[in-house]
Amino acid sequence: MSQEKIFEYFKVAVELVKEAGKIVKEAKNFEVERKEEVWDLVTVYDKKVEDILIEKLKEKYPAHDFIGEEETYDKGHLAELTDKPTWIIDPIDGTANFVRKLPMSCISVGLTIQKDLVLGIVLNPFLDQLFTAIKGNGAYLNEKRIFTRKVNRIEQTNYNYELSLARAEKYRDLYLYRLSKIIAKAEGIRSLGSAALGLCYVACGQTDVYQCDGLSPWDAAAGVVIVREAGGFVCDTSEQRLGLEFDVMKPNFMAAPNENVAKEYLKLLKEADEERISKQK
Ligand code: 2AM
Ligand code: CA
Repeated sequence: MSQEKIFEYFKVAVELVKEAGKIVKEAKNFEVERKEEVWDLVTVYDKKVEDILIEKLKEKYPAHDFIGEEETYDKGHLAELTDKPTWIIDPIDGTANFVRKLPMSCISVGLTIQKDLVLGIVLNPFLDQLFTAIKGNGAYLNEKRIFTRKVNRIEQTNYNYELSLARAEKYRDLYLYRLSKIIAKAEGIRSLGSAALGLCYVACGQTDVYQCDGLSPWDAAAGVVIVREAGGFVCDTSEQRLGLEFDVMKPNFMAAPNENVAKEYLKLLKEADEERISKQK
């Protein structure tokens, strides 16, 4: 696939995301539904934005595939990632913030080609922040180049740990053991409620590390390209694949400002996992 083609996809998608951003920004008087889980909120805007993005991209690129949060929920299963260009879309990431008018939610659109993440677009319409990246071409916030923060010691980093995921019993101990190690070393902990923005904040150096286990492709796809293009390092954090290559279809991961910081934190996660497992025996 030529770079020119990828730039064309990018331009088309950015315009659509900006249009969708206006809809989300003007949202008012809407009802909030819960899916099966208490944490899993959805509004008419999640559905509307996803429908618009998929419909318009499909019109232009009928041979492309689409993986969206709401269409996956309606279908009842996650599609398999193929080599075809695949748009991975979260119409609203940080829905729980959105419904409370906490201005930390966004539209997130990523694209894979031959299973490789090639572009990411994340728009927080409430703070007018448009984060973008095309693989090999740097990361941008409102068209200005961004970079992860220059930091080497984990004592000087703050760690955005998406703790709400520990609501699920299968993750609770894993999170809490790891948290007790991290909190003793990091400068500070954050838990902001939007994975896509969490990644963008690492990319522009407003936080240092983002980590979450148990997410879905649409939470991570776009943000991971943006972090990598800002000079950051992303790796798997699941117990079985700790430190290995990030898998967009099973996003258990850490995004760090550089590999050194990631390695230091991976050591802590490993210690925490070993301690937990030894206590369970
Ligand atoms: P959402 O807003 O699109 O639902 C923090 O809550 C982040 O994790 C958000 O990006 C949210 O996405 C996502 N999320 C995914 N699974 C979650 C879960 N089990 N509990 C809470 N948040 C979850
Ligand atoms: Ca969502």
